Amino acid sequence: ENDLILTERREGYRIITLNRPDRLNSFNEPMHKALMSALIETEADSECRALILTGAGRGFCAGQDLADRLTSPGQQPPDLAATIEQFYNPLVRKLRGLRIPIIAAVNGVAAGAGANIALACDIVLAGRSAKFIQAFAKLGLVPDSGGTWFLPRLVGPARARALALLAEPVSAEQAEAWGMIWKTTDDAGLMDEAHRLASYFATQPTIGLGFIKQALDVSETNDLDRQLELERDLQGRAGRTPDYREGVAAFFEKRQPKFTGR
Ligand code: T3D
Repeated sequence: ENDLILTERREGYRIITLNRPDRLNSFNEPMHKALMSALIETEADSECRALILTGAGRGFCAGQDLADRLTSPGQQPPDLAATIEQFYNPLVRKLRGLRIPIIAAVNGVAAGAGANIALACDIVLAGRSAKFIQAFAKLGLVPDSGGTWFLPRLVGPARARALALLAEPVSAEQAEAWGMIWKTTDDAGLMDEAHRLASYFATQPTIGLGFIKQALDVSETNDLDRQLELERDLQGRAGRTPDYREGVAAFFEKRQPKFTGR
């Protein structure tokens, strides 16, 4: 099981593809480990200035592989707290902590943890036939991978509650209309749009973009005073980057800036 995750390098960005298409790219332990390695490698690559996360075949990700969770009566139940602690939580933290923009290209159904991993990304694009399903309630489980945190912030408390309790599918268009995702594209145009965004980001001031992510993340819990202080500190650091100097110079020279990501 070597190619559970495919990584492709392009000029200035990477594409990571979940690759268990016959199981709708649901997570087993080897795929978790391969994805974490791919993310660690991406983080260490200073040439990599954006990331696309997508799925092979007709689905994006169906969450946990339930074949690994089937038990007979009398058997010890699986320790889900342990797998969340070992795999899902580190994955969400790693995605949120990456300092480059992450584009989720949701090519088909995103269910359970698969839906919430997509929502953890910075920009979520979805093909028109994609669906988002908080499948957990149908199994007796709780939305995980940050679902109970992301959902109310993205769609508001009323919709978050109904989505989590009913586990009904949300179409890509509905998700866009609700502000749960950035944009719906035609299925055939999804990857083109993802590549267009990633190659754009690969030419942009990467350090500044990382600071924007950081500021928006903590604004969820900071009060205004703390947030103003953080903006001050981040702006201080942004103002010392070569890319900022280049941005201002290009403005006055009426030309396109040449950002290096530094
Ligand atoms: O366990 C822990 O560590 C805790 C963490 C939990 C995180 C979670 O994600 S829990 C939620 C797990 N996911 C689900 O409950 C979703 C289950 N899947 C579905 O409800 C449906 O498959 C979909 C709505 C996603 C898609 O439906 P559809 O009709 O397009 O496809 P399908 O026919 O159901 O699926 C295609 C195949 O993939 C099928 O196999 P088969 O019949 O062709 O041999 C199906 O069994 C398999 N598959 C889909 N999802 C999973 C899966 N196999 C294992 N695990 C899955 N999650």
